[in-house]
Amino acid sequence: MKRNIKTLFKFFLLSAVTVVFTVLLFKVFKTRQYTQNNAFVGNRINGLEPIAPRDEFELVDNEKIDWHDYEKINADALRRGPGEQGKPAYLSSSENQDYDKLYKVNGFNAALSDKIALDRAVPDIRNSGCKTKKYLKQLPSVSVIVPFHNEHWTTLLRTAISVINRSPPHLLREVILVDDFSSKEFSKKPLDDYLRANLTKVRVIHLPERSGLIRARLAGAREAKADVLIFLDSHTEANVNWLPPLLEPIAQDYKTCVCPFIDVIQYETFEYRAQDEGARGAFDWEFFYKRLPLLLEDLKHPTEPFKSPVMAGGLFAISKKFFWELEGYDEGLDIWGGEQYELSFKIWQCGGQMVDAPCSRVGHIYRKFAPFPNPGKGDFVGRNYRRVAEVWMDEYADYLYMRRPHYRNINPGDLTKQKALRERLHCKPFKWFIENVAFDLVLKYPPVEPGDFGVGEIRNLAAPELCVDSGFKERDQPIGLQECVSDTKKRGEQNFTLTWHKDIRVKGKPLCFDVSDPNDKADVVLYPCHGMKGNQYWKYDVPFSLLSFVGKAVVPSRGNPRCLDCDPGQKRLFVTTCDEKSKTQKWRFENVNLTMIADWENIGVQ
Ligand SMILES: *[C@@H]1O[C@H](CO)[C@@H](O)[C@H](O)[C@H]1NC(C)=O
Ligand SMILES: *[C@@H]1O[C@H](CO)[C@@H](O)[C@H](O)[C@H]1NC(C)=O
Ligand SMILES: *[C@@H]1O[C@H](CO)[C@@H](O)[C@H](O)[C@H]1NC(C)=O
Ligand SMILES: [Mn+2]
Repeated sequence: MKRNIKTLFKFFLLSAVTVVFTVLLFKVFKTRQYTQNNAFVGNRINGLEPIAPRDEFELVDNEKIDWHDYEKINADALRRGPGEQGKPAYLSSSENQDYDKLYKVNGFNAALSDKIALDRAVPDIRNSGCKTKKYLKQLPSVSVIVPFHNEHWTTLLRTAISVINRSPPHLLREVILVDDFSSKEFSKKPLDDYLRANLTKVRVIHLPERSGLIRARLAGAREAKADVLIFLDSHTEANVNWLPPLLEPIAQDYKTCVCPFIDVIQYETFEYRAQDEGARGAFDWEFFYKRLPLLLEDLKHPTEPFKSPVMAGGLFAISKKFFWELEGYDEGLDIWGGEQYELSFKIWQCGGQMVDAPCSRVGHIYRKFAPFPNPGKGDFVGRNYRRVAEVWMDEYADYLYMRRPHYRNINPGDLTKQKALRERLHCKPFKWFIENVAFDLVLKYPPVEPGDFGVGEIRNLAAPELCVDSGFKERDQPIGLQECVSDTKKRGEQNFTLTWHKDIRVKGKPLCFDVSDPNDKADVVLYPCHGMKGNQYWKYDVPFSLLSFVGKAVVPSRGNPRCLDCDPGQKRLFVTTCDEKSKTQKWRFENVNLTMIADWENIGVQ
């Protein structure tokens, strides 16, 4: 009996050791498989990935290094001259001859661009934490793709040169300029010659016909040889150490698309400055690009990449592997418009993610006006939107069509290929995207907008013959009181809405009651509505008939809320400390929706 137990025990011990050993062996084997078979080793690899071509990137080492090129940084710091260090520059009167001519065809001060060095220094305006941040030593190689149509010579070259000068040479495999059938003479042979003589890493693909931004990007991507594709606009400037922060998230997970922060190169002076310190990309239900605030969690780590629902469009990095798994852009999209939504939805819904990298900054010239004529192809943007909505947005497409009913009648063309892709990659529904990625979008841009809290005249109770009157005023002008007009047809200037944005709008005009003066008895002026609380944030208190300006407390000691008050004798309107007993502070908003007011906290901005 005792012997039997001993044998049994031995047997179990042996089995246990065998099992542990097998598991270990299996694990080691599997790990080796990963690094051999997969282009990118990251937290998404599951062993089922296709075998990657040999020259693709493999991450096998997690060592991080300081990627700054201090020699270049120090040399840049010494540069002096027009536009250097991103300072605003100006043309002297003798240099002014070409100003108008070049402005007209470019939409920015191209004559000034010609006076600024192609390799000018730009200010390092990154968060200071970026300056000590290290990135993986082992990063994938890059093809930078720059489509252009009639881009100005020096802004195009400055784009390429800034990329070359501020990228580690062994990571930058090539810069591909895609000439979308430009008509400017220098875009052809002079450009080819210049590049051959001066910039051997840069080459041009000359498209044989006008193809539009989207197909030009695709043409560049097809020629790209490196692991990561970075798309840039043709009038940009890469800033210090821009590349490693874009590449690291991709090295860690090849299904991550990374956008840099986009800085502003001022169209008149070429001054280089920040736009802001980051926001999450979004859209409204007319497909205007919008931005959502960073999340509290993002704000705690200002140098770390944060998730963003959609990209702005022109500047981003994506692994070639993932880009082609997603079949690039829908080739049925014409010229421009909607492509940033298509790719963003696809990335998120089909198992990828998108982040902005705060330590990567690229300047971009936002033009003063678009210098190109409409390509005369009808509503191609609407058709693009319809394609994107039909393929990716499910029932949410209706919210777009509600606002642009004619989209329903646009023929989107053949969508079989796009729908098959969605099927094949088992992409998630749009509802998942909205609820998990763009979860705060619907608060700011409700698919169905709530009605108004109130509409009609605003009558004072101390002087019941007087009403608030916008008096045909324009922006920045203070408003006052006038005799209430009983004839509804004549009351255009006494008709207001308290909207779900919690601002008070002049009926039929995009103007809002706005208070920016922190002093007591500050005027109420009209200002274009922005729907973002701040100086236009009001609340109607029904029981006390108070219209309080919630605003932000400009002067903490006085603070807000302040309440709408008046001097009936002078017909003057102002805000002051709230006093429930003051009769001049009591107002009757003609028609209020009491149901909505009762639910004030849950409707619209909070
Ligand atoms: C190469 O660059 C220099 C300096 O910018 C310029 O003068 C020269 O014309 C360029 N070469 C060609 C072939 O364009
Ligand atoms: C104010 O505007 C609303 C909504 O357009 C309209 O129904 C109402 O008749 C207007 N009132 C006056 C007095 O003009
Ligand atoms: C008040 O608002 C509710 C909720 O939005 C809406 O259902 C109702 O029709 C509104 N009432 C009036 C009189 O407009
Ligand atoms: Mn641009």
